Amino acid sequence: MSIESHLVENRIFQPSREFSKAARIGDLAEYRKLYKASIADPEKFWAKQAAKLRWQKDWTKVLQWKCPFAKWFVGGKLNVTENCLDRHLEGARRNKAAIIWEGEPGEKRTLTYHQLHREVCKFANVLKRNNIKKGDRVLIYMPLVPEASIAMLACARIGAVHSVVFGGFSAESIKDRLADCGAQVVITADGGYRRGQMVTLKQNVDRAIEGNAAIRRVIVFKRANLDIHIAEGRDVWWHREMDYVTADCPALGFDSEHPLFILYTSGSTGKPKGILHTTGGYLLGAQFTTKTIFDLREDDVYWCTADVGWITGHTYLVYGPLANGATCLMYEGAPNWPEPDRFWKLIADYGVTILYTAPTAIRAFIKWGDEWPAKHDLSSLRLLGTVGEPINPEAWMWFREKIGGSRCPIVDTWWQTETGAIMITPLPGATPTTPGTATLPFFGIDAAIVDDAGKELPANEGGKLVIRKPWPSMLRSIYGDKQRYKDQYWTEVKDCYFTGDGARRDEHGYFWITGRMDDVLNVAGHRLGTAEVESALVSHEAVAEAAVVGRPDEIKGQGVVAFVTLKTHAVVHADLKEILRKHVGEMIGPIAKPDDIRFADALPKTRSGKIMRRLLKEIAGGGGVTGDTTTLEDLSILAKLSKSDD
Ligand code: 7RM
Repeated sequence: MSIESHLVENRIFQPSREFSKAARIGDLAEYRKLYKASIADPEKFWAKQAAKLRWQKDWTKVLQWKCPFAKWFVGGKLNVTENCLDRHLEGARRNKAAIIWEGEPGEKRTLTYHQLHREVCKFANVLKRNNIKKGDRVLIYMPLVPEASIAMLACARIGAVHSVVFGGFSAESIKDRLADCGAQVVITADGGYRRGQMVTLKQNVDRAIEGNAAIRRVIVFKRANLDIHIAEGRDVWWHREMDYVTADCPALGFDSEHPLFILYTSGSTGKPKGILHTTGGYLLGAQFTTKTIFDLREDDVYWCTADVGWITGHTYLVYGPLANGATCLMYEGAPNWPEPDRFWKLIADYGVTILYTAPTAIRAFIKWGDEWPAKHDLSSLRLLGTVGEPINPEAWMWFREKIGGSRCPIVDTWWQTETGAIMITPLPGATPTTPGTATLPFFGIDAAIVDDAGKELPANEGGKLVIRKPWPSMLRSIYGDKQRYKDQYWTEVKDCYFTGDGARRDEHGYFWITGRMDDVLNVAGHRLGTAEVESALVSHEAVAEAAVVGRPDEIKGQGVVAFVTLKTHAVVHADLKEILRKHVGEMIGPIAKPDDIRFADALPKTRSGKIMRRLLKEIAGGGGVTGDTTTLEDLSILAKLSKSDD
């Protein structure tokens, strides 16, 4: 039961006059007028925005919509990297910093647009040299270094389809994703730095592709000077390859609907979904939202703290800011390394003006103490943003006061891997904000709250959050599984995209997101399917059955609790809990490790054999069981489960 969702939050913060005066959208009336027009004729609206991108061939039709399959800017041809790079070389941005990078140990690098263009063209030629062609899938498993962006952009330059796997995921996760997307080439690094430790990326790749003859090439970027195994004939060093190529790589135009990338995300089954995004519509969404929502200006120093392994990194660290010619800060490591003021030190050092981060990070900073931000001059900041989960009002207020000096607007941005770009958000110069609400839909986004029958609900009634019209940066499919795409997103509510989230709209039309309605957890802003963790647990020899649920967690938003029954003849080690946690870490990645594991003789099931997750959630949350238990098969199970032995 969430108490917070019943609290009435009525603090309202108006955009400052100063901010509004300089902003692209300077008041709410203007937003409403533009929004209305964008919804009345979305194609006209999007066509006008898309015309500002650089196209090699004009489209003949803005949208071809055969629900649920969309094609945007049909017949148009463009190159994403021409828009993100080449375009900026013609004028004053040529020698402007595109990426300012700092490694966790403290190294500093800056790449201007000219230099980034050069690196991308060279690496694109490396890809060609290694026989990678348009449409081929390439798996990228990298630390947060400029070469991660360079690898993505190089793929885009030649029409190869990247699939970035977060560096915190395990060998097993790489294996599954490789099998699903059919990549034959992997780009990785020897290692990366995280909280003073080394992440053994290449070693994980080696384990993932052991005995997999389909993988014909692994390109390794030297980051950490780790002693790694180089398989002769398969593995090559990034820096060596770069010696063989020139920086001459023309940006060919690709069809607007040519696949740009696949990014895996958790759903309600054990198998992550390969979310497919394409070229023109995605680029438009990334470019236009970044410019409008962050109110980007030429002299901004923009910092999105996400890793490229997540959609936020794709859209708001790579494609969005670069398409706008922005200067982006990129930081490799942990926020509390070597001390809990690393973020604030970075902001002061580089004069960061826009900071986009996650509520879970903010809650951790609150815990570490106000003295850490207080040590640094944060006056360069002019705008703050959050993403990934609902932000609790306390965290919002702390962010506003302690980081934004009560001066910076906050944009609480709601969106998903599937939506490609921000969907519900304040506009910083126009929208009055209230802690805890993502406020209003972005231009062209027809968001609504509906009941099970698909009927729009009146104000303040909770229901399903849906999008009623297609939008350019929407996912096009689940890679290789159109049926699952249809079933997952377009069957729940007729002719609507179902987000999987629950929400309500208040009397001002503001959206309050309450969280997932499916079996997806949000742990530290990262999506995690309960079924994924369950299948990881069951893959251990001692485990018979597992049920995984979330429980509220002060820092992470949600924590993972696993209820496990063991096989009768299982050898029970004293530290079995730790062994199972480690096993889940190996199967998925450290973020999926259960915070608590409870062993039981049986799990509560309905008479038809379904695990009663609602009961488990109540038990995991520490409260008593309050709901209906009439379909429960064996009531005594409940009493046993409620007792935690630690
Ligand atoms: C960008 C991203 C998507 C899920 C989504 C929500 C939750 C994201 C907010 C939020 C409340 C927000 N993509 N979510 N942003 N909930 N307020 N501002 O996070 O695919 O990894 O996750 O995250 O449940 O469905 S994601």
